[in-house]
Amino acid sequence: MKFFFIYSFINLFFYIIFAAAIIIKKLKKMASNLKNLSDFGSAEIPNGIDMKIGVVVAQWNKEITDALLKGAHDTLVKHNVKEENIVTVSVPGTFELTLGAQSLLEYTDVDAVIVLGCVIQGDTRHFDFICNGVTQGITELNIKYNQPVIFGVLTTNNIEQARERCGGKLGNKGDEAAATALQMVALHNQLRDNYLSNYEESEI
Ligand code: DLZ
Repeated sequence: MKFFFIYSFINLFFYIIFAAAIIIKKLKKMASNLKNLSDFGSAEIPNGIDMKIGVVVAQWNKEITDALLKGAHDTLVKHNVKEENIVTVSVPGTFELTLGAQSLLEYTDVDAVIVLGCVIQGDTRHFDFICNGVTQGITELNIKYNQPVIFGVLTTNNIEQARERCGGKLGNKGDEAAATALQMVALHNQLRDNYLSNYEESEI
């Protein structure tokens, strides 16, 4: 009888160790699925030396959007965009990012615009309306102006999630937006130049 209890106890012990190992493995996998926004992996970030980039930043949740702006600015400068070629304007809230971006596209000669904002889920449906409005608005600007408009808006459940993504443990969405802007301008210019040189050849 005593032997049976000891045997069962040892079995139970190994079951618990086995289950804990599986749970830890799953948790680790879940954690690694959360992408670090400042880690561009193997993506090559183009040289921004000849690029002019507009940045529109929302004042709502300023603590967060200031940090997004710093991330975007530092990444642009790191990749050789000149300070004088970064045109920054601010708007009251995320909802106004669309018009801010449109004004930069219409009245300046920027190659791309980055919009930065932070919408935090509240008790009402305002969150959904702002997120839908700005997503739709920015998508339409990309197509209307045939120029990159990059979506650097955090849409989080709470302020902690936002802090994690504006320079915290999950990187900075501003970095990601800036790197994306450089990539899209380079791609856009390359395709345009190829198209123009093919067009000129066919004209000869
Ligand atoms: C009104 C509002 C609310 C409730 N929440 C946010 C937010 O979390 N993040 C943000 O950027 N802006 C918010 N706003 C303001 C709207 O974006 C917009 O400025 C106002 O509705 C005026 O159009």
